[in-house]
Amino acid sequence: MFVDTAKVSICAGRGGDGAVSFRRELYVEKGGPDGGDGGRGGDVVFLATENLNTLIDFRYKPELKAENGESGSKRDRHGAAGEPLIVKVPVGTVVRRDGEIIADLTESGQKVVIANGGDGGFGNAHFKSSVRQTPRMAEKGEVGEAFEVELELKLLADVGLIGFPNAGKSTFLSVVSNARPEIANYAFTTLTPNLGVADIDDGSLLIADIPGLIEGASEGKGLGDAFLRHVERTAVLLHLIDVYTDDIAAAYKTIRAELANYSLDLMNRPEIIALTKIDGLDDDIVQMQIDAVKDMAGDVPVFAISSSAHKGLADVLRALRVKVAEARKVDESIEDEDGEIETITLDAAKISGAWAVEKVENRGKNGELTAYYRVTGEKIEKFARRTNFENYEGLNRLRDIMKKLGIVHELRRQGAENDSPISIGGSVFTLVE
Ligand SMILES: Nc1nc2c(ncn2[C@@H]2O[C@H](COP(=O)(O)OP(=O)(O)OP(=O)(O)O)[C@@H](O)[C@H]2O)c(=O)[nH]1
Ligand SMILES: [Mg+2]
Repeated sequence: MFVDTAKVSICAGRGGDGAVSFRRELYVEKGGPDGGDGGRGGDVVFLATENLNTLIDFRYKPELKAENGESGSKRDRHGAAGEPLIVKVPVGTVVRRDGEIIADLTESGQKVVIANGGDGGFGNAHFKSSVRQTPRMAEKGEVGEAFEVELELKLLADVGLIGFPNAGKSTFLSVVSNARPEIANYAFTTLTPNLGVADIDDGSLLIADIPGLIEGASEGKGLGDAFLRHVERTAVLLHLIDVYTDDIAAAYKTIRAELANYSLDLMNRPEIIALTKIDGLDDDIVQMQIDAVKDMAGDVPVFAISSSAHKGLADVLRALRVKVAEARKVDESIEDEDGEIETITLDAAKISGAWAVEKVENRGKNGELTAYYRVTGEKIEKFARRTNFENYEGLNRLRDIMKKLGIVHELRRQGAENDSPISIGGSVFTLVE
């Protein structure tokens, strides 16, 4: 299989800061707090589309950044949320972060939030309480998630070649495309899938050749079932049948039954039939065989070709191209219907209340021992990131939250004093001013 890769850095939008503001009205000397909240930063969202089949574009825009949220302002005006950045990627794109798969976009129209925008900070209107009539604090907006991802595209073919062993699949691929698969006059010559690009008119088709199928292939007989998945995502099937086959209708039915057993989806895939190896046969015999297939196949178009004599090949390729375009269109219309395919968010358990306290000791040059306390945990680090450490009220709120979560208790238990340095998410402060 062709594999295409790219490395991109992803940066979701930063949340807007909350505002500090007080109502100013005629005859009211000191109004209540009315600083609005910051808007949420935009997410970076991947959208799978059939209209792309390479990752090459990402080589030219290796940084994908969503819009920041706007800051809140006075009179309780909330900042606007940042626009999400919708990034179109080819169907079949696998997204990895630090080597681990975080998304696998297999379906046209599938959306995955790859990086979450930062939350906007609360404005001071949020912090009014009976004991705090004039809160002079607001939260900062949180930074958006930012990291590098590796993209990998397992190229999906337009056309999958199916048929019995020895039907002439590899020969067809070798004649119409740049591929050079092994060809021989015995069953199961092809052991692994081959891909080739066939040019037709002003377009091209990516064609996949797989090992031959036999009765029972869907249950693992022969080589079949392991390879059916390679044609599972192709747009159109080209079913090749050796024109010398005695009971041609039965042969056709056998392969169709295997497809149906494998998956309904594969059974319903648009199909074109071609009788192969017609060189050296009289036209009326070929016609007889065509009629026999047509009786079975209903509306499915039937062609007759010779790969060795280069007969009928352009007609088949042209018909395939039309069918592929039709199939892609159906996919597009699915994509257009908004909300048809659910958006998947990666971090369902995004905020976890779990936290940990760790005492970190260092021995200085002259031997004296210093210690600080490192607090980790998604929720508390999130609060810390949103705290303006310059602001006394803001910092006190963080201390309150730590108290409520039991973190202060644990710090004391591990020996933290009023003036011991506490480190959370890159900021350092003390328990008591
Ligand atoms: N006369 C003639 N022989 C052909 C033609 N196409 C294929 N053959 C022969 O048929 C035999 C099988 O061809 P392959 O292309 O290897 O068949 P396959 O379907 O890929 O077979 P498996 O990989 O085993 O499933 C070879 O001996 C080919 O030379 C054709 O158009 N005319
Ligand atoms: Mg072959």
